[in-house]
Amino acid sequence: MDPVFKPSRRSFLRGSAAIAAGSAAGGALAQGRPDPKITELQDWASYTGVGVDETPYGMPIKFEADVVRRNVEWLTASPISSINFTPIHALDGTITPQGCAFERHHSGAIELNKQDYRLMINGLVDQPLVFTYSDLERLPRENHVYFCECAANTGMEWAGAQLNGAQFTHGMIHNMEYTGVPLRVLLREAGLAAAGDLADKWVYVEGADASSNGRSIPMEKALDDVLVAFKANGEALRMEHGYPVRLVVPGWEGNMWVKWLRRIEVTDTAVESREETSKYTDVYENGTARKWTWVMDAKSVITSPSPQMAITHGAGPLVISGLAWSGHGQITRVDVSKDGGITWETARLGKQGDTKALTRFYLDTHWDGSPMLLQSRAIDETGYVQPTKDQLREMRGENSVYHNNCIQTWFVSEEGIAENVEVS
Ligand SMILES: Nc1nc2c(c(=O)[nH]1)N[C@H]1C(S)=C(S)[C@@H](COP(=O)(O)O)O[C@H]1N2
Ligand SMILES: [Mo]
Repeated sequence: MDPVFKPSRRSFLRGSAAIAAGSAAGGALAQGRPDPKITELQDWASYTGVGVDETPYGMPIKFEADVVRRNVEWLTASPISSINFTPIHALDGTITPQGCAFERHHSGAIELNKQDYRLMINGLVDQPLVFTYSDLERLPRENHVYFCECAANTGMEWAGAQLNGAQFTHGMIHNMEYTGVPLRVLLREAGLAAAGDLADKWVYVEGADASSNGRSIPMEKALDDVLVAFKANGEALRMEHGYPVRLVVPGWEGNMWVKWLRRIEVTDTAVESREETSKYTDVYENGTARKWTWVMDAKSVITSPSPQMAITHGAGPLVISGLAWSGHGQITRVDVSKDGGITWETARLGKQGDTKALTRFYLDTHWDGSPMLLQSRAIDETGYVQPTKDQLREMRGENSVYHNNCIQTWFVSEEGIAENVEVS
C-alpha cells in the first residue's frame, strides 16, 4: 500500500471522476503517480535553517520580491511630487502592510524625529497649545481600521481603459489599523468656547513638509471621527506615511489625511488653499468645477483574476476575489458579473465589513474555460450602488480626474489572461 496516503482519502480521490478537471487538487496526485515533493527527502529538511536574530526586523521572503509598490513614470515629472501604487492584486484579506502601502508626496517624504515633533493648535481657541509627541501619548487613544484612498485613484481611466493592472487602476489605496487620539480631544483641551457657534466653523490642518498640504475641514467632521494617529498596524508610522504623527480622516479623500501634522487652526471660514481649489476639485463637461467633494463614494475592484494575476490553473474551481469600500460606512453587498454586467451573482464577504474600511469579497465559482468580462459592484449601508462609467460621465464628462468610482471590467481570455477593457 502506498504509505503516504490514508486509504480513505486515497480511494475518495481515485474514485472521483472529477480529479483532473473538476477538483482543485492537481499535480502528480491527480495523474496517479508519486509526487517526489511528497515522497522524497527535500533539501530544506536535510540541513538546519537560519537562526533567530538573522533579521532583527523581518522582510518578505525573496520569492515575494515582486509584491512591491510601483509607480508609473510618465504620470508625474519627478518622484518628489508623485505617487506610487499598492500591489493590491497580490494581497489578500484587508490590512495593507505599511511597507507596500502607496505613497503620495507633494514635496517628498521628510525625516522628522519625535524629539523635534510639535503640534500647534491655534486660531479661535480659548488657549493656543503646543503638544510634543509625549504629550500626545498621555491622552486617551483609540484603535480603528480605515481605508485611505487618494481622490485621484482610477483618475486615468475617465476617457477609456488605460492602465493594465488593478495595482495601477485602483492601487492608490491602503487600509490600516490606526492608533491615535481623537482630534476632538485635542480641540477640547484647547477649548472651543472662543469659537462660538461651532456649526459654521472649520479647522485648517497642515503638515511640516515643504508643501504643507494645507486643507480645510468642517468642524462637524473634526469633532466626529478624525484621529491624530501615531501608530499604524501596531507599529510606528513609516516615514513615508507621516512619521511621527498624521491625521486620519475616515472615509474622506486621502489629500486631507495630512502627514507630519504640525498645525491645526480653528477658523471661521475655509481657507480655499491650493489643494482644495486648483487641485482636488472635480471638473464638469462645461468647464466648471465642483468643490468640497470630500467623501469617497462606494467602489470595488476584482483583484484576482486581474491583469497582473492570470488564471494559471485552467478550467475548474476558481476563486474570484476583490476589495470593496465606502466612505459613507459599511459595505453591505458586493455583486460579481462574468458577462460584463448582464447577469450578477452575490459575492461572499470575507468578514462583515468595518465602517469606512476595506471589505474583502470572494466568489467561489467554477470556470468553464470560456472568456469572461469580469465586473464587481459595491453597495453600501446607505443603499448607494457603485455606478457604471457611463453613468459617471453623464454627470462629469471625460475631463475629470478625481473621484472616479466606476465599475471596472477585466476581460479574461480562454488562456486565463486578464486585461483592462471598457464595458461602459
Ligand atoms: N504633509 C503632507 N500630507 C499629505 C500629503 C503631502 O504631500 N504632504 N499628500 C496627501 C495625499 S494627496 C494623499 S493621497 C495622502 C497619501 O498618504 P500616504 O502617502 O500615506 O499613502 O497623504 C496626504 N497627506
Ligand atoms: Mo491624493
